[in-house]
Amino acid sequence: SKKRPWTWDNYLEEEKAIAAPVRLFTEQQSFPHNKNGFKVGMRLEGIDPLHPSMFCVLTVAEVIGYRLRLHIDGYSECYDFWVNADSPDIQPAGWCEMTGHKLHPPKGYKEDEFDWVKYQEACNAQIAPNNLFKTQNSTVSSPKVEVGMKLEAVDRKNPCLVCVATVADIAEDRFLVHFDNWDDTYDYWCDASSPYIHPVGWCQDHGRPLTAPQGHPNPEYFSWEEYLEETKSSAVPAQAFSMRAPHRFQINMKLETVDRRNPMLIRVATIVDTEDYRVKIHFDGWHEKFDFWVDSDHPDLHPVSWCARTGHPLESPLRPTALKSSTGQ
Ligand code: MLY
Repeated sequence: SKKRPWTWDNYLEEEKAIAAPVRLFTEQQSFPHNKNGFKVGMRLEGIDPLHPSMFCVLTVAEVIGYRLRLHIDGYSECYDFWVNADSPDIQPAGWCEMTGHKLHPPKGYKEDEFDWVKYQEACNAQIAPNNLFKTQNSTVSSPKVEVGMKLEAVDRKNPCLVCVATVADIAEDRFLVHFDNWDDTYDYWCDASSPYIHPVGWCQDHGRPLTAPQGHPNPEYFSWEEYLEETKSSAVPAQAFSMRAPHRFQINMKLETVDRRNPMLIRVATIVDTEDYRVKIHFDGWHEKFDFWVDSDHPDLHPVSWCARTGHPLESPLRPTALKSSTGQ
């Protein structure tokens, strides 16, 4: 007998499983309302994922469905990365200049030497048109947040640490969290609803240790009052924080998820554990050693049939054994 092609409908029925309801996903994870208009070769500006404080000159290297592989101009392909077409991390050429951000030029160019018009001519490159970019809802982050203000923030790479941090940059409704006296590899962009950021004094109020800036002379006796005075800075006002509600994903719900080890692929996945703001993802048919925790609002999580709707291939589950199909059932 012929093997039935893999479909979500058949699979959910066989597995007696349910698809994670679309309403549990954020707008960025859910079905897009527009087509991906980016084309290979188009140039743009965007955040370097390994150095979130840097905006770089990028080229669209590959387009699949609603996703893009981006190349950082002048650098090795090993730094290429994938984003959704509506990613807030990408901007049109000229955005940095317009918004007062430093643009990191392609390798080989000096900072002040780079000019989009000349570059475009020199490379015979096409600039990605403005209308391809998602215009962020003008729900601008509360005007209370300013660059240089201090806060307490979770180090996402060492999540048990809550540390002294600074708002290092602001773009649209997000700000860049930087850890005082550390390099920018720990930085991350978030908005006021992030569960990972807190006002000055939060650790003390919650009986939790606060990690002082690197090299602080007396880390055990860190005092915000002294530190704000020393650094002539102020705290992000407490009213600027508006922590979002926990997600409502549940164990056993199915979804589609980008494979971290090969981010060109999207696989059939199951939520196998939950915390307030994170879910643990299992790739169906794969060893549990590949399971991982991820923020519930991560843009690499999508509802069932996102791939079909956006024109992206979906990797169906690995079949545990050939036994079932060989018995003809
Ligand atoms: N074990 C790590 C910890 C670094 C923590 C940095 N945070 C606070 C930004 C190290 O010493 O490299």
